[in-house]
Amino acid sequence: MPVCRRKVTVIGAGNVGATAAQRIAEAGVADVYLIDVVEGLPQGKALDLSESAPLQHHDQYIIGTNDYADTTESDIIVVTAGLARQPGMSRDDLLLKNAGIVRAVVQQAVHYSPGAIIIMVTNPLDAMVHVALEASGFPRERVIGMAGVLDGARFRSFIAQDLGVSASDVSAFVLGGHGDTMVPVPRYSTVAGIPLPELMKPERIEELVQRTRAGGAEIVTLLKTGSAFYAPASSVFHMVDSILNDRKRVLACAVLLRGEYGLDGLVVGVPLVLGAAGAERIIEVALTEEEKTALMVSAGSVGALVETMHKASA
Ligand code: TXD
Repeated sequence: MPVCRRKVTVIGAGNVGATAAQRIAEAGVADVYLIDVVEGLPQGKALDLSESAPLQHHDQYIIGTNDYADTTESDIIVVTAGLARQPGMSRDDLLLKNAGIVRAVVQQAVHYSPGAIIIMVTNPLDAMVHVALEASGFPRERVIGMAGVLDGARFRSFIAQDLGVSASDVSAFVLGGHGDTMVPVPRYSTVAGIPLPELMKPERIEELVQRTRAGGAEIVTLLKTGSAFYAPASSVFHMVDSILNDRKRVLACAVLLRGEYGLDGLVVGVPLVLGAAGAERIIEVALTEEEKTALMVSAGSVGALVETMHKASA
């Protein structure tokens, strides 16, 4: 496998962070620096991952550290640091604690990597993108949240299982905040180009939409301690790969809107072109009145969290 010496820093060596590091290194996309507040944890996981390199046939470096100086000149900073949901907790319950953590880690990381692109993962996702924008001072193109890729993958997997078709042939369109109000859009979701409503009854589509909205909670309830991490880590990997290889994939990501979709100054998930410059172009599509209303409700819930954070810090 070819080796690539680009540098991705993953902050938070927990479930999502370590699994994302594994996927990035094993695909030969970049060297990975894992950093955590807990001493020994990133070093131990990085060493363990490095020891699997001969078996996985890659030559990427995976380095664990507690010192941000080691992350100097990273191309991408993935932020997973923070608390994860426990059963009965909503993503929003994590708001103020994670805002403090995200602000601190982003400030430290961007000091050493002022040209990096930030991929935000910590929940509540959209609000944490606001925090990362403020803490970094980066333009909106370089602060992007991972949520739509995951929510879309969940929707795709449910559609594929239900229809008994390959998940690779299913493409799904999910807009809005990463919460219970997210807006999967069946009209723009297809199986090999065939719109979903041609293949599935409306009631069944609605059931899969609801399952997608509650997809994170379904896993939290099963795991009991902690939340999903395999599919989230794969989602991070796809974003990293699209940026570092300038693939210009069209992926749903959380980004600060400035008038697009009728929203201004709020971070919401929308389809965009993800390439070497980050969020290179937002793709706007026509929505029905019902879809627009659902998007506004979802954006409203992000707005409420941002207001709570601003009040708390005032
Ligand atoms: O779609 C999405 N965006 C998400 C988001 C999908 C899955 C998980 N999502 C959120 O990501 C989840 O709700 C959490 O807020 C984060 C990380 O989830 P993960 O499952 O990886 O949590 P862990 O295993 O508890 O790991 C968090 C790590 C842990 O090792 C802590 O020690 C570390 O974060 N941590 C810190 N690292 C550095 N600096 C500071 N201050 C710090 N505080 C905690």
